[in-house]
Amino acid sequence: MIVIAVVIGAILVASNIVTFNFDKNIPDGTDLIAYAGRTTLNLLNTERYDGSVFSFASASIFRVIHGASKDYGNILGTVSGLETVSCTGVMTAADGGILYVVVDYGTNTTSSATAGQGCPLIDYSASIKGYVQSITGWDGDDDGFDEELITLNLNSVDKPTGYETRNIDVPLVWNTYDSTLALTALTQATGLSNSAFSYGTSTGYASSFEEGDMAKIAKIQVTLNSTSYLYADNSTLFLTHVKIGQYTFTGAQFGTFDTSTYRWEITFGDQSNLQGGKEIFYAKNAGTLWCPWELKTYSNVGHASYTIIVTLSVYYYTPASGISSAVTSACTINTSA
Ligand SMILES: [Ca+2]
Repeated sequence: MIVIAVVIGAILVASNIVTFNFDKNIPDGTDLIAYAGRTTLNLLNTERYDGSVFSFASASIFRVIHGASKDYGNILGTVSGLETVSCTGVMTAADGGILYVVVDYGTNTTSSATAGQGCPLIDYSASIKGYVQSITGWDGDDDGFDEELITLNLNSVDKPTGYETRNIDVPLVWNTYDSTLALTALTQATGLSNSAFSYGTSTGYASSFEEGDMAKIAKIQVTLNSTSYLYADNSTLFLTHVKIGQYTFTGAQFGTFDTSTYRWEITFGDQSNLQGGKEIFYAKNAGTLWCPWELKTYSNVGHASYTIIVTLSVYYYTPASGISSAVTSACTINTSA
């Protein structure tokens, strides 16, 4: 019976006796709930480390843009304030209940009197909640380095009526950015065999950093001295891994040894976007050994006495302008040990 009904239905449709009219203009609810009206947006800024109020040196780091057009110049209103950063403007239905907050680190280089500390970095995981829908990179001012783009969805807020102004509070969490990352001298890799493949491990620690601060690693290089690179090239010396804090990056992740620069290299992000960086954070009471480093190799260079110098270089993102110069520390693989 069902089969017969389906067959008859197909015949009716095919012969245009019965037609289906799918109205693409049926409201899907979006138009009905879109938030609009006169709005004061308050960004409540706190510090990740201790939950204290974060005060910016200048509100110019922030730019609030209408959802109707993600254009750097399409601002909601003048941004002011240092601890609670605010602006007021009128959102229209065209905004669809969306505001973009652009964080342009390049407009503000410091928020603290402490040497080495620069503009704070937003904490993605702690800040994406409530009205914050997402935080992504966006080069709003076309200078080749991404700003942070915070997308706010305000459609759960009651629309203001008449001359009413709706106050909307958005908590954001920040990390204190530290530009003083350094490495202690790596230990020499000793105890290696000079006639068989064996592992060599060198260790060190991140130093100079202040408790509660963070940085984002952009790339790591492991470079051999020029008289030793052939051992990597002829497969008698391999990079096993580099460890930094909670991360382990394997030799395979570093990829092929580059015989022109004598190095292995691993990059995080596209070198123009802070979000790709590997975060290291000096947590409260973590102690001075909070971030250990380890460089491990596997080698058999076939010499009774030979010293290979390995230099570990670390680059991190500087929020305002791109990539730092290298922080380096060298160690040796000594086959006579
Ligand atoms: Ca930019």
